Amino acid sequence: MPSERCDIFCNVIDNYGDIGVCWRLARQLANEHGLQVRLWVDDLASFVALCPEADAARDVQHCRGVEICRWLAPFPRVEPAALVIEAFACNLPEAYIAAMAAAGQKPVWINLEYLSAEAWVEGCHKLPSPHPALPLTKYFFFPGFTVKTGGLLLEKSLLARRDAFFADAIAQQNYWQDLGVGPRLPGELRVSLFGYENPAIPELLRTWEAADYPVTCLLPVGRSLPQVAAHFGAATATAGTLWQRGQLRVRVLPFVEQEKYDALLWACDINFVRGEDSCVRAQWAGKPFVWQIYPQHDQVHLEKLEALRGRYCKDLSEPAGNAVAALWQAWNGGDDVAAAWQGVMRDREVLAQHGADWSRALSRNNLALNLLDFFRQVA
Ligand code: TRH
Repeated sequence: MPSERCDIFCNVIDNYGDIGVCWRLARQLANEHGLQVRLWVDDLASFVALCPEADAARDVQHCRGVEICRWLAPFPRVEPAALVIEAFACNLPEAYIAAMAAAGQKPVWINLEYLSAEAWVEGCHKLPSPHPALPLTKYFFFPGFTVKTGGLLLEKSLLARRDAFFADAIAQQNYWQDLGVGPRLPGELRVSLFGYENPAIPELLRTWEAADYPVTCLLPVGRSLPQVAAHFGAATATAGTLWQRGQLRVRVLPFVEQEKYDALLWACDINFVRGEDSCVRAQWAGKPFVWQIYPQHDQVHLEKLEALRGRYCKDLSEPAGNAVAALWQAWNGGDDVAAAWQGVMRDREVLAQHGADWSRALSRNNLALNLLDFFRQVA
């Protein structure tokens, strides 16, 4: 039987989140579920950052089991797939919509939405939206944190690979060796820092410098780097740079291909993450994490931040939950990140256990499986 075909459309707005989610989903559908997947991307340069073997100059290429196509205008005449995923309401090409409408067996058209922990998501998940003029229906598919949502992207072997890494001291040693930071000192804390520009960065760095334990901060090249460089009096920096002051050392890391980022989250004790996909990966790492949400107009992102905080902290004791709330707030436009950091350090062990429990509970709701079930029901 020929494998089912799937087209995923991705319009890169900025950063790596849109293409990050699409690329992860595309690989999963192709490699774990045997679909023939085409990923249409309008910005191949962003894609190359996540998959360095790709060539931004090529219109069509195959990477890791997925056909990667440049989303060109005008759009080429192609036969639509049985499953069509429009990521984040990116507006499919008119010619492609017309071809879907003309097909004998109408494709299942799904709009994959942004992730939110807000309660309203449950009521909108899987809602149909009939096309005003054509015999087509688009369905809204919401990722989320409850069983009434589409769940989260989780590769089949991810948690087993993570646990094998946790159990393998040699693999961990080799990992740190490769990053050029060597074995841990007694009491040392290792933290990854992936974020946007943030006024709280200098105060956090000063807090780490003055800590009574050594801190190693692993900083991938990106939007937080200029502020950290300025803190150390440098105009700029590249991967490999090492700064040291007081108890703190900062190692600048290259931006690695997407599959390799997880190991950093597994290896560190606490992870600072941002946006959507890295935030989910930090949750799969099962370690305490600090989320810098993608900022939106009118501060609407703060409601999303609060929604995830509420779910994440629901089963935590009050002091530990308050400590998480204080640090997430301070990291997202609030103040006194120094005091908030001390709070999280005080409850570090409780939070480490909670991170592990949280990832186990979330793993029961798998987005790719839910999406395929829905596709087969509707088709
Ligand atoms: O890059 P982002 O800020 O993307 C954002 C958000 O998703 C936001 O919600 C969305 O609205 C906006 O884009 C348009 O953050 P995010 O989602 O964490 O994506 C980063 C991706 O980069 C993720 O897939 C992990 C990956 N990554 C690597 O592949 N290598 C690396 O070294 C690092 C640090 C990240």
